[in-house]
Amino acid sequence: TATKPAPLLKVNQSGYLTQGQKLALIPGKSNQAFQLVALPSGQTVLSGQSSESQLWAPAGEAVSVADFTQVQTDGRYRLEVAGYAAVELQISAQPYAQLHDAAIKAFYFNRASQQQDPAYAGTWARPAGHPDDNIKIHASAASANRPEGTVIQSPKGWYDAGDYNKYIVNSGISTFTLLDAWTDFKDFYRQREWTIPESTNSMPDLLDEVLWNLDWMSSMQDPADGGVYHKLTTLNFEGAVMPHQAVAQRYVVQKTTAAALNFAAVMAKASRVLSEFEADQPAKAALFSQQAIKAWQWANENPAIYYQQPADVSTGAYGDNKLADEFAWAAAELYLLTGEQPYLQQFFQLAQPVQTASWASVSALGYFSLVKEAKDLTPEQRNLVSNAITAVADQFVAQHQASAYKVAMVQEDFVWGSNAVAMNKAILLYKANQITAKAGYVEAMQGLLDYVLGRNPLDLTYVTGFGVKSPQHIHHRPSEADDVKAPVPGWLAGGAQPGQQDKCQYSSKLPALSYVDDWCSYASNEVTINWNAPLVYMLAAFSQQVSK
Ligand code: G3I
Ligand code: 9MR
Repeated sequence: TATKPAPLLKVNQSGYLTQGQKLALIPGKSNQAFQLVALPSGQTVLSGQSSESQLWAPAGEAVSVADFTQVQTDGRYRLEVAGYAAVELQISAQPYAQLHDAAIKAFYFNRASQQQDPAYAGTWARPAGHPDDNIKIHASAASANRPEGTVIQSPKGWYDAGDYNKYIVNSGISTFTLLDAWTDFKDFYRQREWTIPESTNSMPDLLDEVLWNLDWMSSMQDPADGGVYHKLTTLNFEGAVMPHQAVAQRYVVQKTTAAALNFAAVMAKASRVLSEFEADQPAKAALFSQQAIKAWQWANENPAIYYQQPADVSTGAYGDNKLADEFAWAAAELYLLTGEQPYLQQFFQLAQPVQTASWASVSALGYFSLVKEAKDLTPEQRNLVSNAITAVADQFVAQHQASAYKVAMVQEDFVWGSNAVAMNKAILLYKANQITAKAGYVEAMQGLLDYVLGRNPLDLTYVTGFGVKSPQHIHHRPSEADDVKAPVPGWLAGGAQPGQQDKCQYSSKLPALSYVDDWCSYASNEVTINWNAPLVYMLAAFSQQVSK
């Protein structure tokens, strides 16, 4: 006769930093005695008691917290609580570096227009898909110089997600976040390689990966007027087939203000980064700079052209008709590119309150860039920018501390891609900690990382290929269509959210439990570049020295 399995203890399944905060959760009960036992010796290194249990509303679950922060000796351990299944965990100076490499390698796996050789892709090797050398101008994008049906070339880039289309605004924020990881963690990235075709050249792998997408973005601008197409897409989503089998005609669709501004901001940042690499990428910094300025001019002449899905197109819309945040972000990046004061004045006129970054909400990004890189802000300007970031970070710390789960995730955060909300909140906390170092910022960051790596209601490491339990059936066409049992590794699943728009079979309506590990569940377990990028950033942050 089968007995009911003992309930699980919730831990970060990738491990804990030697000097960091270390929390586990005990479901259901207060004040539980726990032991941390060193392996393989079996010696108890800590006996403690968990806190009072408290309800965590997003999951309707009560938990108590076992804190073993004081254990600061690297090694493997077993956490034991009577009546629960013991769990193993790791304490290490570098628990997330391998995971980091997989999370950035995921971008390589989603490259369009390139064959993926076994030397780089292992068992996930595949033929090239989408040369994108025969892209038609859609009716919505027709112009005098490029009438409907004109053929253009727009190769390379990353597939957005589980689908094979390429969307400027989402690609843009993903690219920006990776460029920002370069800016913030240069020493880490100068040393790190993860076996891509460019690993043997003299550029850091991170920038080689980003260039794959920048070259595509560059081709999405109409050179005649500086306008930028919103997306490159089939008319409808294709089935679950491999890239080389997804051969329906692709189009560029409608120039939009959002695409132009996003493009301007990203190309400006890219130009600054690449100016350090003139020998490796001759003239690219200059090209991207000109393109950024031209896109900005187009946006100012066409300030309210919002994306409108044409009747014959049904793929991702990424529509946004609040663009003050995009204008402010682009103004900040163009100021940093050119040093011209009017851009800075525009940033301060347009700047919106800082919010957790997402493809639709980019207000935080201009603040991040200015606080780190603007050399000549007045003291008042510097204070304004710094305080705008730290004030929001302080709210996240309060959410972290008030929550039973010790994670700064509240009901409103459980939207499509909630795991990336967690990672983008963590980035904001990291930025705040660079302004004013506070233990609370680092603890809240750690709490958010713990959450996506297993200390969550589903006991799931939300990254494919890692942890004791991880997504097996992500909504990712190559993972579904290839002959390999394991999904492509390194992908962060979107995460729990109660919208349940995919109409799959969910077992709960609660926000933090609304997740299904099934191909059908594109609203909870699809993967995208804009969700992986902040994961990459955070794993890099934790893999170099956090704080001070
Ligand atoms: O803007 C409203 C906001 O005002 C409201 O408070 C909130 C409440 O839920 O909803 C907001 O709209 C949401 C919108 O995202 C903006 O965040 C919608 O509910 C939500 O359905 C929408 O989800 C988007 C989804 O596409 C459906 O359009 C996701 O953000 C976006 O990441 C996702 O992107 C897809 C692409 O279209 C296609 N490729 C895959 C990719 C990931 O699934
Ligand atoms: O596969 C599509 C996914 O990439 C999108 O995020 C999602 C929402 O736009 O749509 C998915 O496609 C589904 C379509 O919308 C409805 N029919 C089922 C498709 C998935 O198999």
